[in-house]
Amino acid sequence: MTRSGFVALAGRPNAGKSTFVNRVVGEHVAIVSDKPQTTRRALRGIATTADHQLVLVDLPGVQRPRDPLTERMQKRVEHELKESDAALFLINGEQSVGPGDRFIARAIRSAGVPAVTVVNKIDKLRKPQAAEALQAAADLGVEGEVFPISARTGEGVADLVTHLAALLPEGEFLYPAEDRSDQSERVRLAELVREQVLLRTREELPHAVEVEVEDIAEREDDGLLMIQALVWAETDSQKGILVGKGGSMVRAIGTAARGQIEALEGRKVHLDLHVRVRKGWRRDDGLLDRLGIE
Ligand SMILES: Nc1nc2c(ncn2[C@@H]2O[C@H](COP(=O)(O)OP(=O)(O)OP(=O)(O)O)[C@@H](O)[C@H]2O)c(=O)[nH]1
Ligand SMILES: [Mg+2]
Repeated sequence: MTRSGFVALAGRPNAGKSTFVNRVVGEHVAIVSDKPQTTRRALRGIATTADHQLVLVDLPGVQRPRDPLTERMQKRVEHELKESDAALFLINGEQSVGPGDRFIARAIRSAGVPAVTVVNKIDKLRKPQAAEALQAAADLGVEGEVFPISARTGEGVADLVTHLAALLPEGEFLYPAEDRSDQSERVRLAELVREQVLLRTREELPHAVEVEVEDIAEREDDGLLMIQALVWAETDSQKGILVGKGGSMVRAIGTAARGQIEALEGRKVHLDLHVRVRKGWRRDDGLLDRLGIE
């Protein structure tokens, strides 16, 4: 009999949730950056073996909401925790446990699903620090075991996956065995562009940028994949930074994103990026719906 089900990932921004999903799925399905709130849309990363299908629900980092965008993100976290078969609480071992972690611990307890607590980034910790972080994690009082891992190096991940798989209910696979994520192609490509923006920007800009893929089409004569995408900023000065001197910034973003997209698609791609100002997009409910941030 096979096992299959959903494990929701909760943790503060930057804890390494998306890195963990990519590690377990074995593919770059979720974008990663050192900026908080990299993940905006819940996405499912799917890892299938002969005897189980583990569906990891990658979620936005839990943070106090400050606008309709972040309110939606937090509601989604609470909803997904309740709907899942188990919760995985990821803690950044490099930081001390704080009020944010205690808030998440309460949310997991009230969701009433089996839980596992994970201290991530142990590749950065010496033995005594790791022992301290594990104790602090255990003291948060979430039921279930505590695992030390490094999502970056893979240390401890195999044992954790075995443990998570055992928590899943018996049943048929929920997705075709070859699927790696539930994202649409349009969203996945837009996210790869946004990832390159995040890598090159600082301060408020990472939060102000959204990317929308407008069109994906195959050119008839040579099969080249033609992608049209918009990079939104909220102000003219942000737009100026994103365009860069003589267009240098948007060119660098485009070249790097094209490389990522070509690797994913396994073929040549033409990526057309335009930077636009779209004031207040984070407060526009209709737009957030259309962007799949719900
Ligand atoms: N050293 C080290 N760095 C890690 C590890 N896991 C993640 N990181 C880094 O931590 C940063 C945040 O990783 P993400 O996976 O984007 O974190 P997240 O929890 O998904 O963050 P949000 O989407 O913002 O909530 C990135 O710079 C990662 O490379 C790890 O095990 N060790
Ligand atoms: Mg993330």
